[in-house]
Amino acid sequence: DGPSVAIVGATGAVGQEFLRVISSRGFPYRSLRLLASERSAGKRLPFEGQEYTVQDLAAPGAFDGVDIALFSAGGGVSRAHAPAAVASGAVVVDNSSAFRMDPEVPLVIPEVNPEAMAHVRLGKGAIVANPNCSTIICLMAATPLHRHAKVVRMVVSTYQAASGAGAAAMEELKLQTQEYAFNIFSHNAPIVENGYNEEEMKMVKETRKIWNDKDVKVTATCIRVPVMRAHAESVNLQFEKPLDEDTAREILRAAEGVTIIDDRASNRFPTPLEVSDKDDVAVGRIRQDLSQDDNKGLDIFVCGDQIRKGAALNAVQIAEMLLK
Ligand code: 2RA
Repeated sequence: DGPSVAIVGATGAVGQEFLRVISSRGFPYRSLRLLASERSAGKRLPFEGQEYTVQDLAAPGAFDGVDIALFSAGGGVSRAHAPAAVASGAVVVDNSSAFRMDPEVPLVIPEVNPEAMAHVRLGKGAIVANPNCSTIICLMAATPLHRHAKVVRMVVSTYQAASGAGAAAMEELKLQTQEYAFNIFSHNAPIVENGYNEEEMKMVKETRKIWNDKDVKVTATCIRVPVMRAHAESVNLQFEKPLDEDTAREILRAAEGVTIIDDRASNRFPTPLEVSDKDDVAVGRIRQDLSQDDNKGLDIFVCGDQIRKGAALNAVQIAEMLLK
């Protein structure tokens, strides 16, 4: 029972995580098709007691009979092949940036804006976009506070793991640990005309779309650090209404998908290692921003597994919403 699911990019880091998340959550599926580029076609992958042969996603009929297609093979592949999946009636949950800013395409974090996909129905071809990992991790923590006191400005500094640049970058980090180990560098995304890189602009534009607030002021600096899997983000929030840190802690304690690690006495706060392979994002260093008046500012530090909640888990949660 359940939908017929296709995974596009099945051999990549996020593709493999899709399989782990499907298995650990007991996501129901009637059949599973693993698709990838011609290069990986023919590979055999074991999953839940069966062996699957990876099929060429460009082959005719690749999406025939598919209800849900989870795409994570880069923007080019999504642009080239998502329309074929939609035409054959599948709901595409796309992890690339290809369609995120398309006004017709909902950009969804299930805990944040599930209402954005109210019109998406199984059996009717559509695309739902998964936001960028850094945006998801940031907004999981910032949104409960935003709902309470309305964020008017957000300043984000990221410390991003190699996993965000794909399985090859993780291998490279292993091989070149010495080189990376004593250094960090500006995110590898191309710099655009205004001097920001594309990763930073994703944070700005995606936040406005997800919060449905074109006026919220967002700025970001995205940095790659020698960490394997999980991202860390320092987030400074300026609110319209006062919000004291104790109330913020209570709000975050009650928030779905958020764990608080904020032990000042033993200096224990979120770390990328601690959240690796975990579903929740962890929040700590919750404190009033001294530079803002009337308790209208907070600083928080957030860590989240970018392959899990930043990509695969969020996409599978979107797919689960389609089954409800
Ligand atoms: C990164 N945007 O650079 C990627 C992850 N999706 O970390």
